[in-house]
Amino acid sequence: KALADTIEAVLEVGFSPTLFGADAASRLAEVEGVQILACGTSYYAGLTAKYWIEALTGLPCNVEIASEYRYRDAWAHPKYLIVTISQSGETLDTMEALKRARELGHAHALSICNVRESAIPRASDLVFYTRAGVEIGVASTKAFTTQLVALFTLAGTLAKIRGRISAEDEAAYLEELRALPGSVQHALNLEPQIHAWAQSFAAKQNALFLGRGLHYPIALEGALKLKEITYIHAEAYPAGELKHGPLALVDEAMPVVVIAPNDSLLEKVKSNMQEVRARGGELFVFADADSHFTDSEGVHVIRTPRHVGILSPIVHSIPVQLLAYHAALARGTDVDKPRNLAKSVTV
Ligand code: F1P
Repeated sequence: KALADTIEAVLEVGFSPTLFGADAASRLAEVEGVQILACGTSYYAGLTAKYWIEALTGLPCNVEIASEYRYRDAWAHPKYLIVTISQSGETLDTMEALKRARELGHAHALSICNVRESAIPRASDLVFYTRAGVEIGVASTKAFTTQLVALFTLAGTLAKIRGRISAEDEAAYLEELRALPGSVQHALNLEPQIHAWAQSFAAKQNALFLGRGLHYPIALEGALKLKEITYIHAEAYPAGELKHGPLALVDEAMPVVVIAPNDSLLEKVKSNMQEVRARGGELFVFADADSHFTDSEGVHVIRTPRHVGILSPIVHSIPVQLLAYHAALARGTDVDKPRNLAKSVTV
C-alpha cells in the first residue's frame, strides 16, 4: 500500500518538479550534478539511484555514507544538488552531513523522507515525502521501496528538465511505475517458497549476497537485513568482484544468494555462479520468470515476476527482505527490535 500510494502521487502529475516543492522548477533547472548522502538502507537506495540518475540525466552522481562525509573536506559545487535520504528524517549523521554540505558551498538540498516536519526535511529546500508513513520496525523495509520510487521520479524529472527524455519516454516510464505494484504483489506471493529457504538459512553462520549493476545495492540490502534481524554474518559483493577476494570464503558451508534478473548482465552473473559451484558453494538464486533457470544440484531457484526493466531493483528487494524476515522468525529473534539498534540514530 505504501508503494502504491507513493506511485499514485507521482502518476497524478508525472515527472514534475511540483512533486519536490514550490520552487523546485528553478532549483532543479540549475543542477549540474547530484551528491547523495544517507546511512544504512537509505544509503543503498542512493546507490541504486546513482545508476538511474546517470543513465537518464547524463549528470554525474556521487553517493556517500553520511557518517563519513560529515567529517571531511569534500569536493563541493554550488550547482550540485544535495539529496539526503532518511526514513526517520532524524538520523544525526545525515543531518550533520547536510550541514557540512551547506558549509562546503552546496546551494540546493532535497530531502527524501517518510516523516513530515522531521529535522532533515525542515533543513532542506526541497522535499519528497514518501507515502510509507513511520516504519514500525527498526529495520527499514517499506521505506526502501518508496525511497526508490522517489529517486526514480527525481531521475525522470531531472531528465525531463534537461530534455533528455521525450514525452513518449516519460509515458513509458510512468506506465512501468503503474505496473509496479502488481509485480511487487507477485514477489510478495513468493513467501511460501522463501519461507522454505529461510529454514535452512536460520542454521547458517554466514551468507554471501551477489548482484551486479543496478542489483548490487539489492545484494547489499539483503545482507544488511540478514545481519540486522537474524545476527547471521552476511556480506554483499558485486558478483564480478568475487575473484578479487571473497571467492576464498566459498565452500560447502557458505550459502550464496544471487540476485539474477533477466537483464544485460545475466550471462556475466551466470559465470559468477559457476565460480561459486566449482568451490562447492550452495546457490540460492532469485531469477525472473522469463529467464531459463532450473534447480540443479546445489542450485535453488525462486522465480520473481517477469523482468520489469529499469525498476527491477524494487521488485527484487522484496524477496531478500522476506528471506531475512523468515530466517529471523525461524531463529526466534525480534524482527521489530533488533538488539543494539535504535529506530532513529540520533547520537
Ligand atoms: C538509517 C538506518 C536504517 C537502518 C536502521 C538504522 O535510518 O541506518 O537504514 O535500517 O534502522 O538506521 P534513516 O536515516 O533512513 O531513518
